[in-house]
Amino acid sequence: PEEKIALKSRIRALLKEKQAVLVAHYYVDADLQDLAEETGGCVSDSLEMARFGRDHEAKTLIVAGVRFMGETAKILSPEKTILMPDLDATCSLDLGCDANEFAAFCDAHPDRTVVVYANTSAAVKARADWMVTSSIGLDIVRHLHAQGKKILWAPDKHLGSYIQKETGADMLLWQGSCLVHDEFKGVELDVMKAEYPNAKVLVHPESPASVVAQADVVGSTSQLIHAAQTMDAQEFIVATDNGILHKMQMAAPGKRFIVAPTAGNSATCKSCAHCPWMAMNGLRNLLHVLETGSNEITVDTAIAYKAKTCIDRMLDFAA
Ligand code: CIZ
Ligand code: SF4
Repeated sequence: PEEKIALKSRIRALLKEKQAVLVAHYYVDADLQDLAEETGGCVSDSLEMARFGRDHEAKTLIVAGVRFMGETAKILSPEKTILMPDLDATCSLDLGCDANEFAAFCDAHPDRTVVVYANTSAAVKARADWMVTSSIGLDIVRHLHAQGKKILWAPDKHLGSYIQKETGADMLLWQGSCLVHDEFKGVELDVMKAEYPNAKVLVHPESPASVVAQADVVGSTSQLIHAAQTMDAQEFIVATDNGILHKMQMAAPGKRFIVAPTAGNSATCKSCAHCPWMAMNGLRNLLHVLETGSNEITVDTAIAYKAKTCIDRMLDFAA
């Protein structure tokens, strides 16, 4: 704990000195979330992280999250320096959607409007018509469906089929998945619900359909935190990365949060309810990038220019 206190105070001082601001995702370590909040930064989902970074006056953004979040920050703020604690922090959705294969898939279906989830590389976004996040994906697909558009969706198959079911849109799905959410299990959740009959079930739509089907609320991270705070219940079963429990406990003190069951237990399964890439962000590597200015995110200018169009389209829709 003493080492932690020393690391944190050094980080606070350097953030000020370098005119830098810390932007952290709900899934990273609680220490980083607390630091971001205390120092005037932001703790949020990928949509809010991007917007906050774009609008903040800081010269340098430190993005504690995974690579696509740093890239999106750079695309929206090319004049800012974007640093990340670990440049190898990626995402199974991004890894599972190679830009060249994706371009070939799009070329094979030229009649479809291309909608991609935020969890993709800049190069994949550059090929898309729209980018969406889990909080706004439903609304945007509903809007496109109402215009009679047929959709090519990538990369998360669970989120895609959830949106397809809710909107009735014609959607051709890329078959990617998140290694964390894909582990949540419907049968075991059914058993857990019997154990906690008064609990409400909060589910992120990257989870399998058998889990989504049992949800009281299906939503993005910020929507799930809002539900935890406002719903008239004392117990919640939560099917998303357990990093979110920190914020839920703060938002709803006194309520009880239980992580939904996964395929293995935490001893046998490395990615059970916690993203191994989000976990690469820590106080030590955060301090290191502040001290050295290393781990800068760059995005090819032509790709960034194209990718910005599909991100701006979403931001304009949301505004
Ligand atoms: O699962 C993720 O990586 C999420 C929920 C990202 C986001 O949109 O905040
Ligand atoms: Fe990607 Fe899943 Fe990790 Fe989110 S939790 S960054 S979707 S692997």
